[in-house]
Amino acid sequence: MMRAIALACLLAAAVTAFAATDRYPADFSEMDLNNDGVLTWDEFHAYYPELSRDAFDGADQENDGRVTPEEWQEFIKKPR
Ligand SMILES: [Ca+2]
Ligand SMILES: [Ca+2]
Repeated sequence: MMRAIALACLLAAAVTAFAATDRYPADFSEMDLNNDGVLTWDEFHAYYPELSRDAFDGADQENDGRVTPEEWQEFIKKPR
């Protein structure tokens, strides 16, 4: 019984570790290079050169080419 509980805890920790927050650890203000309060593709790409435009578009919910802090928070909260 104790073993099952320990396993459940381990599993919960593993799931948390895979949350998008860990994939995108940067603070919004850190990525917002020109400090205008929104994130452009250039800024996103400069910070995460390995990520595709699709990732940026996924965060930009209304597709205006800019990611607001609110959009970013929603994006990193989503489990991937
Ligand atoms: Ca900016
Ligand atoms: Ca947007």
